[in-house]
Amino acid sequence: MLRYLSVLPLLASSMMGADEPVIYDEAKVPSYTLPDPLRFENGEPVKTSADWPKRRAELLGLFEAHVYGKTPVGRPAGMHFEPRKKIDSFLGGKATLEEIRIHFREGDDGPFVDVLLIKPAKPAVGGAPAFVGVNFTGNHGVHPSTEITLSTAWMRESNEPEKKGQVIDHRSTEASRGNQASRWPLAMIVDAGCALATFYYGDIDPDFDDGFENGIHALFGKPGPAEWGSIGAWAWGASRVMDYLETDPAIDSKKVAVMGHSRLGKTALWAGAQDERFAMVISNNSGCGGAALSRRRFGERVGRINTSFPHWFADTFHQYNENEAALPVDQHQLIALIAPRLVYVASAVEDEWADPRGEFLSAVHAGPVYELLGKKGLGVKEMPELNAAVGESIRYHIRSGKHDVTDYDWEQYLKAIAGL
Ligand code: GTR
Repeated sequence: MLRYLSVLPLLASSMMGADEPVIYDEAKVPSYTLPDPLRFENGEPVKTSADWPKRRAELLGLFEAHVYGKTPVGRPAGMHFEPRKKIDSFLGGKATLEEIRIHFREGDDGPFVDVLLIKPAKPAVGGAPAFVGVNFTGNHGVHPSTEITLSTAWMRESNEPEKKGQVIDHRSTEASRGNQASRWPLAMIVDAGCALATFYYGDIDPDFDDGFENGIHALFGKPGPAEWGSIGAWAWGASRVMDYLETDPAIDSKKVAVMGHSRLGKTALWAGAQDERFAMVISNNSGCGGAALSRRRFGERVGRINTSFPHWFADTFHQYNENEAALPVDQHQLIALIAPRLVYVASAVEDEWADPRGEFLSAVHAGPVYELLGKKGLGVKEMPELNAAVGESIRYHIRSGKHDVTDYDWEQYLKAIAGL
């Protein structure tokens, strides 16, 4: 595992703290000072909206260098779209179904991502608003229909990380059709006039620590210590799906939201921070390395996530294991990178591992950037009641229940996208 040699001493020292008890008590949250999104690294203040692009570029560079790693390429030469299926009547006639393969180099033997595109049968003039949704279990997991092609890609059986060196290959079976359907209410989405373009994250990079031998990294070469890990790769995949949507006249590409849950919520935030074509960004229960403030150390911590999932972030992020205060950024600044576009941060009350309060506070502390750019942020400083969404260009809710995506979450996302 060559890529880790450079950080081995850091890893060894940081692992010592990995067994510390998890903080689930607000009284045990350490006091901390957040880095100011509206102050340049040289200490100068960001005074007007005209200063923001420069500060934005600076912050983006810091997140690349210290957290997610730099994405080495945009749209690769030779990338092309292969329409593979079109069904004019899906969901009882209210929708159409398309499958498009995006090949990442000339020919058809290179890496690709399969996109499942569900559109309202009668999209609005000017095109339907759309969600780019990253899925965990293959496109066939979003709905039980046998019309959807069964993924033949590497598949994890559960969300538990494999033990070091252990790679279990679970290919999908017919029984797995619709296994995440409750998270993807297709009828509700098209009834609201919206489209869903979903892709399986494992097409871009299978989610295990293999030293970046497979997936998209294989095409572009082994990443250096400050280059993209898996989250960077998945986020890049969302942008390639956006490339496709821009070619479809039935989609309003000015109203596209990127959406993901949990590790894919982290992915959605990083995709939206980098790619300003996304008009809206949805973090569903994204937690540590997503919306939650790292400095609070509540629930999952930087050291823990880097130990469980060494491939998700850049190697450089590992130097902050048990040392969050040294991070040059915190996650409210990631939210700020989405300004002035709409960002939706959603928590679940039983999802303490993801630190709902830390997710809320990130949304609060991104507010000054939105205000500088003439937008209204959350409008509140205290956490709202359960199931009571707040905010305008920054929105937030904490719903009852556990770590999941529910109809309540989607109802809020559909209301938000309708306002774009
Ligand atoms: C957990 C991880 C979280 C979250 C979650 C998921 O094991 O600690 O950060 O990403 O997985 O993606 O389901």
